[in-house]
Amino acid sequence: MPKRAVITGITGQDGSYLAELLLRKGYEVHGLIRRASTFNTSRVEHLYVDPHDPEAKLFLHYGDLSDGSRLVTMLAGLKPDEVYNLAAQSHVRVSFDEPEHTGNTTGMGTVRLLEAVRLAGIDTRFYQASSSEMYGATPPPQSEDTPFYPRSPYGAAKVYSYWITRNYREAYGMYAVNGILFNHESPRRGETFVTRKITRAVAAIKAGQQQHLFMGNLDASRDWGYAAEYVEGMWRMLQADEPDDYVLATGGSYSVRDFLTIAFEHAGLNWEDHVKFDERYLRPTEVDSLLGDPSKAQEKLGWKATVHTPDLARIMVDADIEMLKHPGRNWIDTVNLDCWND
Ligand code: NDP
Ligand code: GDR
Repeated sequence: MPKRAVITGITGQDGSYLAELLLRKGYEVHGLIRRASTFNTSRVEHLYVDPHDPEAKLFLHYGDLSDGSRLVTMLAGLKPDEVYNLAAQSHVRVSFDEPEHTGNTTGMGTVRLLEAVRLAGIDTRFYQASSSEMYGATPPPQSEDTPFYPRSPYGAAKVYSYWITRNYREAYGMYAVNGILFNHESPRRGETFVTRKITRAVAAIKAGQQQHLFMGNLDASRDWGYAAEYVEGMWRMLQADEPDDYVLATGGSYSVRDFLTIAFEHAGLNWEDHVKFDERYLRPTEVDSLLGDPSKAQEKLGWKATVHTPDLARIMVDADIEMLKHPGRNWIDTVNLDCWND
């Protein structure tokens, strides 16, 4: 029997890479999708096969992290071996506009899913998508032992999810882990996160379709890695003998200004000719500096980032330039990750 996994957030950046990875490993993959008036499954379309086809290994189910009884019926029916909780209102700036919704999805959604596992009475391994945003104002470097000091409704909701995941592990003996992931990006990154916003703008400016790019705080530093290899780390966390929490990061940190410089230079442009300040992109409280210490994941899981921020910026610029030439395509990945093949 193939292993069966459930992914919440399968339509997002990480969900699509994780679905690809698990299908490659022979899993049957079930994704939770929200009903929308138009399809929002473009990131997994290339993986989808008609469910009537005996070869089909990817199945999508309607549901929402705000609907606890639906999570119970879905999990009780599927009895998965592994559950990956990637769904969230994941935009930090937006969480200041929608704090209650963010708390409901990004925080309470996790306990609804953990309760669904418990109430369904199934033996499943649970992955929680925790975040470096939980460290917030705590200075770098940040590791599994660093105290949390969240700086946004999003960060606070993720801290709740972190602790409720640990609590279910300790209270009920559940195999439940937190992957504390630092920023990870890709050509599939949502268009309003800073890296993708920059690389799309570089492509459009290079093509003569855009002149200016409006940005907020350029001084913040982040540890940006490549999403496709972070999902390998998620999977490895659920294969370990004992449940535990792990940081995934590159161990390097760059400012938004550094990212701008690298991305624009790669296309033969000077960012200072194009970037303008717009205060609407500032946050009431900012996370100034993130730099992860991934040594535990390297030692215990054999996981190590191979793509570092400067290469990532260039990969994303190249992909966005390609995508402008092929308007029908949603994303184009150009990285060879053979190093992760078993
Ligand atoms: P995305 O924003 O790309 O994807 C979020 C996913 O969550 C989408 O599939 C979205 O569905 C789904 N979703 C949102 N609200 C609900 C809901 N109420 N019920 C069900 N599904 C919902 O995020 P990423 O892929 O970048 O990140 C994956 C997870 O990892 C998130 O939890 C994020 O907070 C966390 N994380 C991300 C990091 C990063 O750098 N990318 C770093 C650390 C943690 P829809 O398509 O319908 O909107
Ligand atoms: P972040 O990512 O908040 O770290 O959360 P984001 O790319 O939104 O911001 C990174 C930094 O860039 C600064 N910035 C801008 N950000 C955006 N989005 N748009 C701008 O115009 C802009 N100008 C400057 C921000 O102020 C910030 O300092 C991401 C999300 O994926 C979370 O879900 C995840 O948990 C964390 O990464 C780790």
